[in-house]
Amino acid sequence: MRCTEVEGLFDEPSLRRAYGQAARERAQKEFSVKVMVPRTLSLCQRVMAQAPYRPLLSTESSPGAVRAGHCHCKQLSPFYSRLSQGNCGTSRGHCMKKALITGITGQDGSYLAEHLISLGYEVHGIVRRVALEQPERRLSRIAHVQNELKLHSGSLESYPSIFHVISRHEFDECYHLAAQSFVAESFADGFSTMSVNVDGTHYMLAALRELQPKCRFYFAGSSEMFGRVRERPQIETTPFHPRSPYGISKVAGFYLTMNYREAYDMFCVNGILFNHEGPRRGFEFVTRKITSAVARIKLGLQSELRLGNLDARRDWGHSADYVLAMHLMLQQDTPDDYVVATGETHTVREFCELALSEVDLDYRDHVTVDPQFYRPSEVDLLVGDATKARRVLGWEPQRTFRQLVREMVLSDIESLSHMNAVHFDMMQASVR
Ligand code: NAP
Ligand code: G4F
Repeated sequence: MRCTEVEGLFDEPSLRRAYGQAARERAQKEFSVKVMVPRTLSLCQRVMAQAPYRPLLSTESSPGAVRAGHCHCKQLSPFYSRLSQGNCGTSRGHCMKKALITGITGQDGSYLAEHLISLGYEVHGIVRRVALEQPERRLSRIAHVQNELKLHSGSLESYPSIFHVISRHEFDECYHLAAQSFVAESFADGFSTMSVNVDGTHYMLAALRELQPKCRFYFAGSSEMFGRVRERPQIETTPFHPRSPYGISKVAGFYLTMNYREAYDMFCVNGILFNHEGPRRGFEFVTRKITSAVARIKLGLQSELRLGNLDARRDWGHSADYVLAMHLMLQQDTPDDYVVATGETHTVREFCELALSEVDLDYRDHVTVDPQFYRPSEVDLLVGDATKARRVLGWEPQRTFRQLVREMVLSDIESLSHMNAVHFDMMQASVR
């Protein structure tokens, strides 16, 4: 039995990488990570606890040192025999966990896929057939990891297509992220939003119940469910008052998920995630609309940015931080629902001000209010309190609002400088 030993002073990313690398090398039945500094012990334990292998931690080797032994299928490591559970924690009795992600081509799906791969998961995704036919355009967010993914054609509008995928592979975890996620579009076409978001969620739950009731299920709930907020900040028990067909569809998905948990004893959780962004955000959402326009303004390709309600307040975090919370929710002993938020709220105006100041410009010289971007009913203020996620999951956001805005602006300037401007225009065109 081979054993990899990694020694050194680890920060969280290096520890994650070391763990993921060892986990990917299937031939290894066991590896250990030695942490030289006592301070990092709890960090190490936290990372291990998130990993797809059920870890065995022992502090007996030296103060501040951790040895982590892992079983692989039925082969016992020297450490494994000390495990009281007697199995490695997957539903199938072997170590490599399998996850299914719907919406893997979207912003969150792409970050989550990367994260699960880094933890050693076998990652599967459901994508629409048209995406497989146009990979350059529709798989761009996952192009860099595509070789490590198993993609299956399917649509949330078709129960048979979902049933087909779930009947052919056994999954430990399912992250249901696919949705018509643009609130403004849900006013334009509420029927298809409801159909994809409500029926699609129901199809996923029904197929899992039928075929794999032990598979853990994550539903992408949203702060839009709070809508006209009844309290500030919003927590897990804040009443819902959705203000759009999208918000209503997410409330329905939330209760479907809760009902499958209660009625069929399935491990189903709702993440109530507040707005989260990043360089992979769709161009139709206000943050990316702003940062992509800032890039064009900076490069002299545009001078005006037309927006709707500048006074709306949002609690904006980073998608790469938020997908970690999704994963943590499925590693708990019992299923539950969690708010994921930064606890800070900013107006759209503040976002504009900061984004344009990154390129030494004044937003008042470039931003124009255009009533066509107002919504029939607005969510005026969102700010979440993620105390429960911090306490139970040990999750907290790593990036600040300022870092988020800067990263998005710099990324758009970088892309536009290198990319064919016509291509960038095409991608951005729908929102100008
Ligand atoms: P996104 O970038 O818009 O991604 C949506 C994904 O859903 C895409 O992969 C899309 O596939 C897929 N999809 C849409 N309709 C589908 C259908 N009929 N069949 C199969 N796949 C379909 O959204 P996101 O920002 O990553 O958000 C992920 C989830 O979290 C969504 O459910 C969203 O509502 C929810 N959420 C997001 C936020 C946020 O701030 N980002 C906050 C709370 C909740 P295509 O690429 O083929 O279109
Ligand atoms: O960026 P947005 O379109 O995001 P919104 O509506 O908050 O929804 C996002 O976050 C939800 C979580 O709360 C997710 F569930 C959902 O899937 C999505 O990811 O708009 C943010 C705010 C709104 O108040 C909107 O009225 O920006 C305001 N806004 C002002 N001008 C604009 C514009 N929004 C867009 N998209 N485009 C504008 O020109």
